[in-house]
Amino acid sequence: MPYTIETARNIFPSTRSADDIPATTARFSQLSAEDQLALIWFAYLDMGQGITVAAPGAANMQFAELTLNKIKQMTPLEQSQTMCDLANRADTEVSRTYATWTTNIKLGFWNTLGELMEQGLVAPIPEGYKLSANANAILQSIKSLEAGQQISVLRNCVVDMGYDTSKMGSYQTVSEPVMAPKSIGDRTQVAIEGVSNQTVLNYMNNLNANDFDALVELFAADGALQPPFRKPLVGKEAILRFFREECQNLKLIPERGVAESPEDGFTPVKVTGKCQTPWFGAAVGMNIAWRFLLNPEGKIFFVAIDLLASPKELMNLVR
Ligand code: ECH
Ligand code: GLY
Ligand code: GLY
Ligand code: GLY
Repeated sequence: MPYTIETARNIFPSTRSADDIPATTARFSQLSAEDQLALIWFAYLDMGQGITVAAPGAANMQFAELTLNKIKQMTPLEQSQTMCDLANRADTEVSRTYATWTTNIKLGFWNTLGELMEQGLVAPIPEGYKLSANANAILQSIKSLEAGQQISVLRNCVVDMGYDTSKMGSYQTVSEPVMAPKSIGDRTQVAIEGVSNQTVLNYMNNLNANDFDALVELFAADGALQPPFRKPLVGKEAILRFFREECQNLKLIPERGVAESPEDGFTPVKVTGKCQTPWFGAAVGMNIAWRFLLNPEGKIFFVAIDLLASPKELMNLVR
């Protein structure tokens, strides 16, 4: 076989992804818990000037409700401590519960806490809190990023909080229910300048329709999907689980692409365009590249999703 997953990761090596994001996330993780919480508070306030969040519906918030109620009943001091424990990844009951939640539930939990803090129902960041020089420098770097990169940093910070699941033994992930796929009449069809490959078009259309069962059938049995800044997820089971847990109601807006001639039957295809998250809708368009490697049967052997370094990268379709 001409390719392994490891070598497939290097197709279209001139693609420049937004390396500022993992770098900023790593710097953030070195800060004290107090600084972490205050920094996110300031970053979120700053972002909120231009962008509003689409809060998840009540049905999706039920999973965090018990924990939120528990926090509401705490004294302000206990509330601040609980939030610091989350940032510190301390071994507490709330931190353990938090760790079992999927990304969207974690984001929804903090979104509600932020509202409660604004309403004075949960201890706010102390008025006049002064960030350390380090934290302030990180806040300034975040502010200088484009919106799609800012929300990626915030998301990473939230994902990394809570107790370390690798220390937890067996546990069950708590995720939102999977919605039914869109009905045929409600589906949209993408068009990609320069790409007519049906597998690639079906990938975009099925993801936009939340049709994860059809989507995963486009993958080879040993196929892999690499989300931004992460290791590849290998095999249909892991990929389907990821789609169900993390990919509901995304909107992919591919714009252009290039398909190279096959080598030993394997075809590299690169597509660039935008992606919107249900949290921010059309207010934030992330610049994305999809790097596909199709096997001789036309199935997806590998696809990497990259968050691009700059809008200029949308035009980079060279190898
Ligand atoms: C407050 C202060 C105390 C501490 C905290 C606070 C609250 C913070 C809050 C933050 C909310 C942040 C949010 C961020 C959302 C980010 C979403 C992103 C989504 C990116 C999706 C992409 C999808 C790409 C993909 C494609 C595929 O083809 C395959 C699948 C997949 C203020 C209280 C913490 C409330 C809501 C970045 C890129 C295109 C790979 C998924
Ligand atoms: N994990 C970073 C991003 O969502 O792009
Ligand atoms: N940015 C979506 C993910 O990495 O899961
Ligand atoms: N994890 C899905 C989203 O943030 O859009």
